[in-house]
Amino acid sequence: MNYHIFTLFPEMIEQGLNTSIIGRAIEKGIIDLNLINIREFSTNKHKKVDDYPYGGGAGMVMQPEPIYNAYKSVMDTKVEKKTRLIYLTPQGKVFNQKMAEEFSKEESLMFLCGHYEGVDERVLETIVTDYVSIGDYVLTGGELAVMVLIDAISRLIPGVLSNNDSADYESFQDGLLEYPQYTRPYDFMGKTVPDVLISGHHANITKWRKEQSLSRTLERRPDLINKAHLTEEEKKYLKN
Ligand code: 6GU
Repeated sequence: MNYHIFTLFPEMIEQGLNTSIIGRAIEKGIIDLNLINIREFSTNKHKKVDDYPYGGGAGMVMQPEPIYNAYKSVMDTKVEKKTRLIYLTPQGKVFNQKMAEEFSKEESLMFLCGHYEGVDERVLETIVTDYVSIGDYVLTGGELAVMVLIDAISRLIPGVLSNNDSADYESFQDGLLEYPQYTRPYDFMGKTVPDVLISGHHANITKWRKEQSLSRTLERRPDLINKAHLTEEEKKYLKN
């Protein structure tokens, strides 16, 4: 997967993504990060990238030309015509696991991070294919949001997680929250590990975990229950 990210703060994303699991995937060559500093595409002698809003009002607006020039340079040299360009904005569709799965199937993706009060609408109309938000709150820029998307998308790409199974079983893949996990010590501050987990009875362990997932989802995220793909047995469990 090739990620191309247009931003005024490439070092923020570089730092954030070159660690841990995503950092290792970059080292292994499974994913590639191409950070494009929009400022380098300003044709202004002071490398200006923003200006006052027409019509007045607070804040600055990112100008269209540096963004378009940056986009054009990547389009001309690095990507296929059909590559999607995702603009991170609180006005976008709220990101979820299904969107992560869909994006993870692409060969390459481009992301545009806005800053200040926004981006000139005309360049957005010209280059953006997808408007994506990470939730109903306002961030100062798209950089944290793009890191969230790249993390969620990348862990679905084969070879990124060391244990290839682990992506499938975790929260949201089946629409439910994950069951609780325990490791040593057996006794922590007087709290011991549930008996079933040390029983060695695998069928019982699987059943217990499923029940924990269901009751936990019901308690913490009741909104997810209706959307989850439940088996008849799971529906029966919920009735009790
Ligand atoms: Cl994607 N960008 C910004 N600036 N704020 C946000 C967001 C994105 N998603 C939620 N809030």
